Amino acid sequence: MRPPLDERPPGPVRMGAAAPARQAGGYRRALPGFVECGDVFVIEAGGAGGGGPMVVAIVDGLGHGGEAAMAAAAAAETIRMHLDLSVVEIVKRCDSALRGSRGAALGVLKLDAAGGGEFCGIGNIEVRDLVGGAPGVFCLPGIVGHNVRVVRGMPFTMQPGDIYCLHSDGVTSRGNLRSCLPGTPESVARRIVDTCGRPHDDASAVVLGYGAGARLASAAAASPSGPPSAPPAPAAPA
Ligand SMILES: [Mn+2]
Repeated sequence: MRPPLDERPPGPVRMGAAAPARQAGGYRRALPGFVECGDVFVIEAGGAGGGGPMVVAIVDGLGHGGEAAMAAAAAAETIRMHLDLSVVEIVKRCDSALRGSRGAALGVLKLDAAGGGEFCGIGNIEVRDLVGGAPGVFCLPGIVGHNVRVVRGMPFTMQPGDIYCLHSDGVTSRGNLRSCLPGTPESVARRIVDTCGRPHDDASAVVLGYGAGARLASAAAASPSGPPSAPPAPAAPA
């Protein structure tokens, strides 16, 4: 039974204090046999106190190897220089910055503390739901730095408990991403790349949760404090 309002202990009203936590983590790996990775992800928590929009992006430099990595790094640097701009403006700045480079596919997402977001992408970056309704956002055609014609921001809303994944085309769009839960955002992203990564491309994924507590357990909570695993069964006699 909840006590009546007037019997609840008085306390200061802290605006925004109850906003669900936003969590994000990523993982990437180079095309097997290569050291340099043409996929780069960016995760920037909003503002000094973390109350501003969180910026999450995946850049896939065209092809693979050193030149792809250079193009992706230039885009990531451009994103970090312009975190305060809209996702559309960030993509436009990247398009200018990548002239003369290999070019890249790029998806940039902003998520505010209330679960409101906007996405802008060019090329083959996907945004998919692990938990919750489909984000309903997608990339427009083109190559950032070469032939971007239409740049458009697409709004979406995350409900508490929702978990999204952004990934490059180095992760198959047919993969069962939900089977990669639960875990920390980083560990789920790694599982997605390890289990759904395509063998002939760089691969990257970012996992983004909004108030997704238990499904995106912290590293401490995920450490082996639960029941110990059963000892291995004795080997059957040969
Ligand atoms: Mn790729």
